[in-house]
Amino acid sequence: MSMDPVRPDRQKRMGPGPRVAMVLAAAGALVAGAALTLPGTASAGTTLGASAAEKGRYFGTAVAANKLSDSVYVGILNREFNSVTAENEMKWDATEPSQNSFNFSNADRIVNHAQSNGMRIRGHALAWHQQQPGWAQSLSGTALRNAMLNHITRVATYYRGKIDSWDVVNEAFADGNTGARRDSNLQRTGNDWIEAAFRAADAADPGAKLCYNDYNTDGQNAKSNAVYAMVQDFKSRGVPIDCVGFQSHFNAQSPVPSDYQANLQRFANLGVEVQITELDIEGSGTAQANNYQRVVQACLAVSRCAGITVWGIRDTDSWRASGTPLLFDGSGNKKPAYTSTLNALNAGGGTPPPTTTPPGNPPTTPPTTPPTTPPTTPPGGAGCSASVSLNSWNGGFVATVRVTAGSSGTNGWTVSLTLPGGAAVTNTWNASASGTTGAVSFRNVAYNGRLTAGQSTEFGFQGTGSATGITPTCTAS
Ligand code: 9MR
Repeated sequence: MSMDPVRPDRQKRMGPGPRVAMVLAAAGALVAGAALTLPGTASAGTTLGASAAEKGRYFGTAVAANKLSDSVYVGILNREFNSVTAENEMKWDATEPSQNSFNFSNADRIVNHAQSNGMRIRGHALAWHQQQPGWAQSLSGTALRNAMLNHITRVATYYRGKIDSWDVVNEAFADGNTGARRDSNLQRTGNDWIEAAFRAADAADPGAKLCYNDYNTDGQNAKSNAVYAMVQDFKSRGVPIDCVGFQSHFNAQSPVPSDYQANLQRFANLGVEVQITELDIEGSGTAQANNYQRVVQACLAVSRCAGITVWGIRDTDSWRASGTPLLFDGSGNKKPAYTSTLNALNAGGGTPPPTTTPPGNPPTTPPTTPPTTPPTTPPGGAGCSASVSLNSWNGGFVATVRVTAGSSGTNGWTVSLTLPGGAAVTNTWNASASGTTGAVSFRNVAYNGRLTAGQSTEFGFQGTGSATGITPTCTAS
């Protein structure tokens, strides 16, 4: 397989991540009289987090805010884990229960707990077809696209600087052999919804790693091939993506695939980090322990595998508790799977992740140049008009522009406007933008240039600053 050239990694913040944790773990090991070890060599960490940190990785868990008052739960959380994912509290229905009205109280409880205990935070999830609030479920088209972008912008802005990695888009591909996108209200807003989501997240929190997260993509199959093609396309076009999350929910029907490590590696070879984001493996005893060991070994063998998150602490905390898929039993006792996981982390032997950031970060915004072939349009056309509606908040806006053809219809159109000082376009859909500040223009894309007399189409753009007072003018061709 020949490798396409890939863009280098985008520079991201170093949170309370592996290197900080490694120092703490090493200090703890010295106090305990244990030998100080280097990544990639055998070691004897005594907790999941410390042992993972010695290998330059994190070990995390999904956390439910309403369990933070359970002392057994919190005791294990604080002792064993150095990363958390909000199990439900950062989802759209939880954070924006009514449109443009945000509630971060439960998510904040998890964030505050993580921060005061030096844990990193995985944000989950900005755009997903499930757990949408009712008002979003009833939207479609441009209204839904704008609502999604506004949601992403507001949530990622609120947590800017605190999130190590965001699951920007979750579960957007269909199961089975089609390799197609999953049909959903978000997908029906246009195939570019995923890249629009990533661009919005990047504009809101440029320091967070931006992940695509899915299940049944853990081995090579039609679904993971489709995700692979998308990531490859994003990397080649400069769409901001930093990581791919492999949920890794396993059971008898969906066992750990034999090519699990190879699949992680092929994604890593595209120039993205890989993360195991929701690990749970149904079963018990030695069989379950062996499966956990395999997953840990696979991550340690892939240098760009940044860490592992299990989807809950005790079996009784699991979304599928009857399958006893986690590392602690209902009383909080360590299971054989815990021991095999810890031993696999300590045995290590894999490749440590790179400790330096490669030079030369690509631009975080997509190129705004229009297609290289000039549009061929016949002369004439009796004009067009444009009107704008703004959805603004403190520090940002989404503009929806309606283009209406005059009496001759259009073969193409360009909308020009001047942004006030301090405002900048960060993201555009259904049009191709030229310029980001001051005088900017938006040209039709292939599918919406031709309008019959009186017909309308809409495009949109998102920006930082204020766009109050902008007046679009339309030129037809
Ligand atoms: O564990 C979560 C459970 O509490 C929720 O009821 C469920 C609702 O969809 O979501 C569970 O978490 C899911 C995660 O957000 C995305 N991947 C699949 C997880 C298990 O369903």
